[in-house]
Amino acid sequence: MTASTTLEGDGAEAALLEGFESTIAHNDRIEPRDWMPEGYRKTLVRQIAQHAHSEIIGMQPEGNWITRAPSLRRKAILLAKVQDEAGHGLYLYSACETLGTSRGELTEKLISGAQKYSSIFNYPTLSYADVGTIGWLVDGAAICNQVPLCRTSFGPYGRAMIRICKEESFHQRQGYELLMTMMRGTDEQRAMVQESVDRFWWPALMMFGPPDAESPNTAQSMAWGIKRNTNDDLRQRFVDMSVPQAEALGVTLPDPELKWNEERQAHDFGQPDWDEFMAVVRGNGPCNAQRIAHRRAAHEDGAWVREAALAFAARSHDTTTSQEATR
Ligand code: BYC
Repeated sequence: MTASTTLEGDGAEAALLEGFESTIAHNDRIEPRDWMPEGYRKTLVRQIAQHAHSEIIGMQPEGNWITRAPSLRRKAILLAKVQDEAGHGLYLYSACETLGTSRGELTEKLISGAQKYSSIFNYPTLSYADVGTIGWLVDGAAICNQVPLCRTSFGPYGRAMIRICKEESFHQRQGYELLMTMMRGTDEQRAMVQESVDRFWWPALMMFGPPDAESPNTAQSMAWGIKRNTNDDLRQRFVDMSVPQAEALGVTLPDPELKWNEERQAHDFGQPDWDEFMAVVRGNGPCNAQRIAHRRAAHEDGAWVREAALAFAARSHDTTTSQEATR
């Protein structure tokens, strides 16, 4: 390569980067056909894949209660919700495919432990009240985190998030309605709700990720318009939103430091146990091994479906090609 072609190459790359940066600065969308820096692509694949895996693994804790739902109505609602989560995973895997990474590759990375999924799904669901608490707090946290992602800079991710958020708000309301019904029930049912909220409150706060000062990715992701808010900002928003909902429900949030701060016009609150968070993220939470073993078994059990679908597609392709040839 001569010096002049390198300079031309450098000039072309600089022009592409300038175009990309101008799109980001104007809050326009980057689409899959557009040039993008390799770091931007990698960050998106990391975040979208982790998000997709969370939806798919997130089917397990609630799926655990489908066969033991207390009524036909509750069973139909729970089935629909878990099915929605499979759909969310698929929208997100598709968004990732537009970045050049196949769903097969992503699944392999999930089951080999090379990619993460949300810490929250490594906690067990011990009672039916957990179905309500997951809807209220876990989907509530997800909505806080995901509504701003509808404005993320990468087109396919933002469009997937719009559909997902609509369904998540139904999920949250079904959880809150279930808890409300239990709170109007017996003392035993009220105690079940409180016990469930006590277990899920802190893990729900951890969903927003480490504190900003310890978040290695936030600054760059915000500069690229992938994230629109910091982890701590969204956590604060979630606490402020949840306090009046807890009051209306009649449950106590298990944080002695939680109180309204008039000056900040926001709640002060305690910190989750960040050592526990790191342990869960590293694979040592209460259900990590079980979740991955279940996902791996489901993937292996489904091998024949993938083979049959590929064989069918190949045969259809052959038939179409031979019909075209005889035309
Ligand atoms: N769990 O620099 P940071 C759902 C990792 S699904 C595990 O702040 P980032 C739902 C992080 O990946 C909920 N890992 O990272 C489904 C990074 O590690 P790597 C999922 C976590 O990406 C079914 C490291 O810690 N939602 O809603 O800037 C039923 C440092 O963190 C967690 C999404 O995925 C965690 N909680 O910010 C019901 C939303 N937090 O990758 C509900 C999209 C952090 O460098 N994702 N880590 O090895 C995001 O908004 C961002 O990725 C996060 C983290 C805010 C989660």
